[in-house]
Amino acid sequence: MLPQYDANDKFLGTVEDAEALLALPLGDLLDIARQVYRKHFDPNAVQISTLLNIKTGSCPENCSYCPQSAHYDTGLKKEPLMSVETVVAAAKQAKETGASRFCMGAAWRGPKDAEVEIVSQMVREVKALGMETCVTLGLLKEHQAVSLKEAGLDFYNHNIDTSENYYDKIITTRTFSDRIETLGFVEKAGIKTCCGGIIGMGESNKDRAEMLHYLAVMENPPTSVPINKLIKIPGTPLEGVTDVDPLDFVRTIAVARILLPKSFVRLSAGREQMSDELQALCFYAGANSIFYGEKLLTAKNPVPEKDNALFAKIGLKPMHYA
Ligand code: SAM
Ligand code: DTB
Ligand code: SF4
Repeated sequence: MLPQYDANDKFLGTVEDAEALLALPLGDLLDIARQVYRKHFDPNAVQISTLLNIKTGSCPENCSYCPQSAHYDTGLKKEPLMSVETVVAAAKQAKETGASRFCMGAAWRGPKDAEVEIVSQMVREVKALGMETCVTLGLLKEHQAVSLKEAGLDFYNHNIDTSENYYDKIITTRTFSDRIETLGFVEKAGIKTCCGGIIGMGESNKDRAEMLHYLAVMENPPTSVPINKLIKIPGTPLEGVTDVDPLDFVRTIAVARILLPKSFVRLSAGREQMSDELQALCFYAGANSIFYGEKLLTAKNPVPEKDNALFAKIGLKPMHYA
């Protein structure tokens, strides 16, 4: 039987229902995910975003997974905020390669007002190229979200990363509710939200179910839901964590698709470490968005030629932003 939804296609099940979905035989789970997916999307189309890290390292937060935290020695070269010209040149190149959305990330706990002004200028100029814009700058104040909206920003990425219960095992310099407050400001300003998490940080299936359920029952579920597979970065506290089983990762993608039927589910970090077969299964399970280009923020991502070959092999076509 298909899961129950309200008139707006919002998931009506409980956390326990989500956990039960994760525990289904894989084929049964994929059958359900596939039905839900086909109802809302062309299952052969994939949305393509390109990332650029506009400020690198020295972040005061202690996120246990992150190469950019100042708390850990990961050997990363720190870089100040890029100039507007450099960012716009990179966006032009991403557009030529085939990306329809340009996502700019900064290693901040949150920006200062003067920094929001500079990022706003980047947003205006990237939008003028005819691309969708996304930024991820950490915690925002309400008026900063309004300024970004005025600059024309389409999306704000701000992940909850894991369940509320597991959050303080991963980050202690901010709380889960700090993240939720920023998402509220972004939403109120009229910017679409991009919010997901990381799988493979030692969390349980219950944590995965709780994280996805939290997103699914939000007043306005996120438009995009990035599901990152932890990239284990030497020097971070999570460098030695046990890998998530690849098929459990596929299960999480399928449950994200079922719980968030109208959202773009993005197969995000970790694709460089995945086989074509595993990625194909993730797309089959309902992932319909990726980060494209040889670099994520600081870590490697498949080169475009490799992704193009994969798309051709499995018959996926890029979605274009009109
Ligand atoms: N500082 C901002 C923030 O925390 O929102 C923006 C940049 S932060 C690097 C964006 C997201 O990247 C994090 O929320 C996390 O989900 C993801 N991320 C960071 N390091 C990762 C890793 N090693 N593996 C997988 N995802 C990672
Ligand atoms: C998201 O959920 N994943 C992206 C994006 N949002 C900003 C970032 C992945 C970062 C992977 C590690 C790195 O490149 O430093
Ligand atoms: Fe990394 Fe963002 Fe955490 Fe800073 S706030 S350590 S950039 S994930």
